[in-house]
Amino acid sequence: MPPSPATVDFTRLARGFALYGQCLGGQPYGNGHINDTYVVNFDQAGAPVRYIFQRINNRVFKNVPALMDNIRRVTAHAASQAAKLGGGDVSRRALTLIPAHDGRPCLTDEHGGFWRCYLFIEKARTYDIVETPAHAREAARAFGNFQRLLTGLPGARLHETIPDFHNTRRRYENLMRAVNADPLNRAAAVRAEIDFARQNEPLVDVLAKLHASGEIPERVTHNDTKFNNVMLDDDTHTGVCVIDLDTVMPGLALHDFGDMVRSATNSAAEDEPDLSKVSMRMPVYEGLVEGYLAAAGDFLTGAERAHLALSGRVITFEIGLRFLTDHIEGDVYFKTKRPGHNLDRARNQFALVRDIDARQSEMESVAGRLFKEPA
Ligand code: ADP
Ligand code: GN1
Ligand code: MG
Repeated sequence: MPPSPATVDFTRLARGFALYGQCLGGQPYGNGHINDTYVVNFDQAGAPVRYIFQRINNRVFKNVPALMDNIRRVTAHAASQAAKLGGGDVSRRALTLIPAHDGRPCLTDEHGGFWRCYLFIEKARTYDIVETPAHAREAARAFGNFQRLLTGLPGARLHETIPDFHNTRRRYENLMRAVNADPLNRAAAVRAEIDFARQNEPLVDVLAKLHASGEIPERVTHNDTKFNNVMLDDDTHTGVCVIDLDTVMPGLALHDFGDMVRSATNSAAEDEPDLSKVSMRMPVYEGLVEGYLAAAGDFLTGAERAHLALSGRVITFEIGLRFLTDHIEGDVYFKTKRPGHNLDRARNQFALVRDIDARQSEMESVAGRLFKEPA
């Protein structure tokens, strides 16, 4: 559980960052499952200004300096590319880290917690559920452009902030290990979900095999392309900025596209317990393919384009495995707001896998229809 704002001394934290003005306090913000995020208000010479303060989850991210090194490099590159493209407003189109006074990209508090500060991106917002196919198209375009941006990232290979993050085989093994250990005797009540996981085991190797056979390349990818990790402009609804950069590291383009399918096409919230409300929305899927190919179509390989639909099925299954594992292990990873929250999420994701499964061939035809060879 994140601490209540009363226990976070925002004024003291604010003094550690290279910020000016008077700190007026902060509030919990957003719906992320991992970090503790706050919006913090300032009075800067009479002008109200907001910042995002985030306590980085160092149970999940074991090496925070390495993580922040990645983020420093990626945000600097994104800003320099945005500046080259022109059009002003670079600070809205790339996350801007406010360093600590000593120049470090984050600071530590008296409890050993790690905090970072970003400029608040104004006149834009994230959504938990896609409202229109145009939303999906613009989000996918933004994530595709982000992948393109990362193809030119200078310097050494990025740190792997969570090893095996999209190793679906490993995620499956983790579930089976949790089922065997069953620390809270929860497994018996979720036999149907465990059986579903077992029946779908063949899915866990498909992306890794495509990579191992050389058909799809390693790239630098975002790895957490959930719809609420991109900010859309309030007026135009076009993508302003890709956020939540903690997992930017080597990966497969299909991990990113698969997570877009998982998080965007669902007609219900990720934790909706009424499974009759869960379905894969084809017009939203078409929007994703259209936006993603518009941004990334010319650098993706034919094999990547051919497996877009499959990636949605694999990554939805993978995240379902992770939610079910966390339920069985006692809700130790994802933030939860109610008992059984992770189980609701797992059931929801598996319901989405079933629907994607039923509509796989229809989904497969979309990319062929929408892809235009670059002139
Ligand atoms: P988590 O890793 O926990 O998901 P995020 O980095 O995604 O945390 O942040 C949580 C939420 O906070 C986002 O979904 C978004 O709504 C909001 N947010 C994060 N960074 C910014 C920012 N720079 N400006 C405005 N809102 C932000
Ligand atoms: C987490 O941080 P957030 O809420 O954007 C998770 C993703 C999952 C997602 C499921 C670092 O994303 O991998 O797909 O929840 N991030 C991490 O909603 O584990
Ligand atoms: Mg997030």
